[in-house]
Amino acid sequence: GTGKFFVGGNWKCNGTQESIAKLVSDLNATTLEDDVDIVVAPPAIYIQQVVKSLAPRIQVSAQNAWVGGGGAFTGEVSAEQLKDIGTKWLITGHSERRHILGEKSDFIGKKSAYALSKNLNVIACVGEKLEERESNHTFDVIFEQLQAFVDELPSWSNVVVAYEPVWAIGTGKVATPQQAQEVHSAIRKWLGEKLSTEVAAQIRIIYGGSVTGANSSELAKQEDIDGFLVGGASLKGPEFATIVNSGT
Ligand code: G2H
Repeated sequence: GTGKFFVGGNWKCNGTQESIAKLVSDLNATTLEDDVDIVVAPPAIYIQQVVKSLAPRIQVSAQNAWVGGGGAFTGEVSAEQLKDIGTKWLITGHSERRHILGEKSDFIGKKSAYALSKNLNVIACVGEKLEERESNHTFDVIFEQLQAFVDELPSWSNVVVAYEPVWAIGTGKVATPQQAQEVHSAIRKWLGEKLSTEVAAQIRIIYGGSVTGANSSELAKQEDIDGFLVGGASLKGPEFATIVNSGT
């Protein structure tokens, strides 16, 4: 792709005020290349702490939001509230929300559209499970997931697509650069057919699933890998910085 390299750190449901203060101070002390968009996604309850303490060079994302505006939705947090406290991005369609929480593609599409309408940028995640890959359904699954975004999103200029094969998430089993490139290039081609060649050329398609400081530079060399969504390795400031800097 032609877009700027993008690296997101998805902290998932990890951390305390104390460990997050340490991670933020480690990140603030690292040297980060200029030509990269960098985003971190703390648990919602720590977003304000991170917004107030992290260098503005790094933007803050939420890991989830309610599908629409606020109201009688016990336990939910709205896009407006996230925006109100300085959040700039929202991760949607992460496999843990699809497969552990049971979120369906059409719900994820609506949630993403609502977030965009409230001026949050969206990291839209897709990915196949192991049995889907092994039964040759990888592309069916990914295109079904993408179609729900195509159906709901009015514009793709504030969207990054994350390809995260479920079998590679938190397992230490990273996709090979060739496996990831094959899917990334198929996603770009498909978006070109469904949307436009301009969107397809410019959209960032990032890879997620057991990315580390040791494997990121090989993955980053692939033509259609425009960055990463990093889980476990984003909880260590120096390693996250290595991954951020692996794109240049
Ligand atoms: C995939 C990734 C971050 P990890 O979920 O979204 O996590 O790098 O721990 O596999």
